[in-house]
Amino acid sequence: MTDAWWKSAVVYQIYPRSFADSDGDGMGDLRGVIQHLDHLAGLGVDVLWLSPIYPSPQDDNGYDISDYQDVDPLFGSLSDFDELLAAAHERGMKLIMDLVVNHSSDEHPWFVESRSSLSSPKRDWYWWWPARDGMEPGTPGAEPNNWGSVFGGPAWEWDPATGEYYLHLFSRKQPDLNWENPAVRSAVHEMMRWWLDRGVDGFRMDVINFISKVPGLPDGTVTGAAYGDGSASFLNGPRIHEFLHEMYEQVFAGRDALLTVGEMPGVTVEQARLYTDPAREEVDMVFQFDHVWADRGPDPWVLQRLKLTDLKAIFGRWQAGLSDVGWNSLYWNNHDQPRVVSRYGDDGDFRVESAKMLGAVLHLHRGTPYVYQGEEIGMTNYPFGGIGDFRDIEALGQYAQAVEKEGHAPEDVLTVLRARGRDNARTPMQWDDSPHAGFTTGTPWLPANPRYPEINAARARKDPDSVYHWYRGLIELRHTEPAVVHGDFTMLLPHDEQLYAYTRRLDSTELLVIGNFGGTPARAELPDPAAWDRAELVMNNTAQPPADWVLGPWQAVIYRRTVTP
Ligand code: TEU
Repeated sequence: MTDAWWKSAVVYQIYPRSFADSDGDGMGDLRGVIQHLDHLAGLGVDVLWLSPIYPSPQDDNGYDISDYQDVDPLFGSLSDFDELLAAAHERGMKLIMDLVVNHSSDEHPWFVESRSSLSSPKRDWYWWWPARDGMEPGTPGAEPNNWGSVFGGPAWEWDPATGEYYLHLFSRKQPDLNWENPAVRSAVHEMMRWWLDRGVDGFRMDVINFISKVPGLPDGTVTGAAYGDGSASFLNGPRIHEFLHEMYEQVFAGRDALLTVGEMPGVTVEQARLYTDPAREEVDMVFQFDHVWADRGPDPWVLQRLKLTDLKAIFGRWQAGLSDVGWNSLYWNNHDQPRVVSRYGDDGDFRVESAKMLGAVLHLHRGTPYVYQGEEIGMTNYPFGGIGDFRDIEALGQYAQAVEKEGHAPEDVLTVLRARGRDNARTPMQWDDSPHAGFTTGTPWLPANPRYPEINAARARKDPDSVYHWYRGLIELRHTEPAVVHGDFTMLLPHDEQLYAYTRRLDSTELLVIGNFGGTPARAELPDPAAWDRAELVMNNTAQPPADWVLGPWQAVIYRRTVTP
C-alpha cells in the first residue's frame, strides 16, 4: 500500500443527469457519457466517478436509491453500463460508483417491507421510534427527538399505519438504514461485491461518517433554528471505525487497484488520520468540508466573504495532519457546491485567469485532485432569479423552513441560494455553442447557463490558452513530476490576505507555487527569493513572468529548482 496508484491519479466526477443527453429527453444518460469519453481521456484523467445511476424516484436526483443493483431507465440499462465500463477501461480510465447506504429510498423493497407492520422481519432495518413520552403520535412536537433534517423540516416522519416514526437525516423519501443490524451490513457488503465483480474499480461513499448513531438518539443542541442540531449523535459515531473496517474485510480485502473515498461532512484532521491510515484498513481517503465551509458565517442566511488566511490555515492543517499517515483528497467543486470560479475567483473579466489560478493552487497540493464536470472549462454559477428557478430539494426545503418557519426575509435567503445553491453545479454541461449548449436536442431539465456560447468544451479544446488545456497541463505535471505526488508541503506567507504560496520538496527537486487571489497586482515577500533566481518557470497563466515577484491579477506561477544539499 506504500505506493498506492491513486496518489498520482486525478479523478473526474460525472453527474450523469447533467452531463450529456443521447436520446433527447432532456436528461443526461449513460450513452451520453460514452459519446464524450474522448473529452475526458484527452484531459488525461485516470478515474471517473459516476454520481448515482441506480433506479430511483429521483427525490434527491438519485441519492434516494430504490434498487442498488440496476440502472434507472432514465440513464439507460445495465448493458449500457457494461459498455461504458469497458470503453473507459479501454482508454485506460478506471470507474468508481457512488455508494449511498446511509439511507435508501422509501420505495426500496427493504423499506416497503419494513414499514408494512410492527412485526415485519425487516422492521429493524431502519430507525423506527415511538412518539415522545406523553405526546400524541403525529401531533406537532411529538417526534422522538428534536433533530432537523438537512433539507429542512424535522428528521422524523410519522407513519400512521404502524403508529411509529422513522428517521430520515435527509428527505422523508430517504429513510436512514440501521447499521446496528448485522443483516443490513451484510446486505450492503454483498451488493458492493456484486459491483466489484462486474468490474468497477471502487466507491465514493455518500455521507459515510453518518452511518453509526449514538444509541438513544438524544435531543440535539438548540441553535435558534426551528429544529435541534443532532450532528453530535451521528457524525463519526461510536461504531464508525468498526463498520468501515468490517466493510474493508468483507468487500475490499484481497482485491487490487481499487479506490475508496468516504464523503465525510464535519470530519476533523484527527479523525481523518484514523480513517485513512492504511494499516487500519478503512478507506483510502476522505472528502473533508472545511475549505468549502470557509465562507460560511454564523448565520447561514448571511453571505460571508472568504478570508484567504482562513483558507490557507485550513489547507495547511490538512496537509500537515496527513503528511506522515493517511492521504488527502483535493476538490473545489462537486454536484453540491457552487462553481469555484464564481465563488473564490472572478467570473467576470478574469474568469479564465482565476479559474486557472484556482486549479493550479489546488492541484499542486499533496493529495488526489478531483475535477467536477465543467470545472475544466471554467463554468460559472447560473443567474438564478426567484425560488421558482430552483429544482434542488435542498434549496426548496431550506427556503421553506427559513422563510415560513424562521421568519427570514425571502430576498436574504435567495441571495445565499443564488451564490451557494447546489443547482449552480447541476446546469447542463456546456459542450458547444448549439442550442442548450449541445447537452440535449430536447428541453433540458435545468436550463443551460446563458454564457455557453462563450464557455463551452468545443471552443476550449481548440484554444491552447483555455482553462481546459491548463487543467490538462496540471494533470500531466502530476503524472510526470514525482514531487507533485510525493513531495513534502510547506506553506509560505500564511498571513498574506492576497497571495497563496507554498513549496513542495522531494529529494533534490523543489517546486514553488504562488497564486494571486485578487484582481490587483501583489508582491510575494518570499523568505528566500534569491534561491529561485535561476529556477525554471514550469507553468504561468499570464503572458509575463512576475518581475521582482510582483504577480498580476489572478496570476498563478509554478517554479522548479534543483536543490543542492
Ligand atoms: O451530501 C452530503 C451533504 O452533507 C450535503 O448535505 C451537502 O453538505 C450539502 O448539500 C451542501 O449544500 C451527500 C450528497 O453529495 C448529496 O448530493 C445528497 O443530497 C446527500 O448526501 C444525501 O444523499
